[in-house]
Amino acid sequence: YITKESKQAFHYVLTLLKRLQNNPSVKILVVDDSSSSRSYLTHLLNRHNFTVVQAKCGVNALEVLDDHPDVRLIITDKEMPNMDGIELCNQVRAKYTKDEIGIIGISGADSQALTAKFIKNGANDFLQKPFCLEEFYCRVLQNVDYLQSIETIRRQANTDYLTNLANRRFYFETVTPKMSLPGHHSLAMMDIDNFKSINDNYGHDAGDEVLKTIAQLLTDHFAQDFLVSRLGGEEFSVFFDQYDFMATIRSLDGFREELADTPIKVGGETIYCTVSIGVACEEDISLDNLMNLADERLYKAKQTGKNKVIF
Ligand code: GH3
Ligand code: MG
Ligand code: MG
Ligand code: MG
Ligand code: MG
Repeated sequence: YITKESKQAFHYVLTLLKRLQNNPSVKILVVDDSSSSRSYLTHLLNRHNFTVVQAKCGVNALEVLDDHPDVRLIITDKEMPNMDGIELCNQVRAKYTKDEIGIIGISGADSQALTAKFIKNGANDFLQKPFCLEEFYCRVLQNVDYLQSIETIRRQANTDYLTNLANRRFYFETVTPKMSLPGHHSLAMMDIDNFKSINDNYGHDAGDEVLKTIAQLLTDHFAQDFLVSRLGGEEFSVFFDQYDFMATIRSLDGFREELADTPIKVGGETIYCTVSIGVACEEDISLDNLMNLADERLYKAKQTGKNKVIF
């Protein structure tokens, strides 16, 4: 017997499911000391294509989480031996924010205070047993939908729309903490040579295509290195993890040569492009100063004929 309310709830579930269809492999961790409860929840989740991993207590859940860092949602019981659901919330929140991993607390205990306790200890949501299926799916899907929305927004905030590379914001947020680590820090600043003339000769859309192609070449060539970013219009940077400076220079010069030899086909035209690169490698230096140093060398590369690496 389906009530009008549950029909509406089910419609809501279907709408959320549709939105999530592109990403059906969301991984959910089910934590319960009762194996029949674990099996039942797993069955419900598998029916909607969620991937499920299980744990039988809080301690076990933390181990499973270490092995499966791609878990996006935890559904946990309250009463369990070793570590209960409340303490599990605390432990998970010490490592992951509510945006990174969602937690739904479940308990059969007929205590309203438990809802608040779960939430206060870091759960995103709560389900009281016995629950109806609609409510279960609503809560799960709503939480997954929320997490995916945050992920999308975060990706959009951190990447450059045209090239898909890390943007300036992500570059500063990610590289700044690296600077306080001991050892040498290597940074390359690059600027495409005579890019204005590509726009002038072939049009702005062709210029965009060239930027996309170069971004892909950069991504492929520096795949093993820490971070490739688009810092501005036709300006890119590579931040290196490895401190073998000569290997870094060889890699950069290899890229410079590779780009110069790569025909870029845009709308029936073949365009050749070069890049000038300034590199800095220093110990105990601020990011600002490291960037200025690399920039000065980039400027020098421009002044002395372009299509070269200066370090
Ligand atoms: P140089 O060798 O000295 O670097 O010369 P340049 O022409 O590359 O440098 P300039 O700074 O004079 O021109 C950069 C041009 O890049 C101007 C700007 O219109 C273009 N540009 C910046 N961002 C974009 C973009 O997203 N798409 C396109 N198509 N062009 C862009
Ligand atoms: Mg229990
Ligand atoms: Mg420029
Ligand atoms: Mg330029
Ligand atoms: Mg210029």
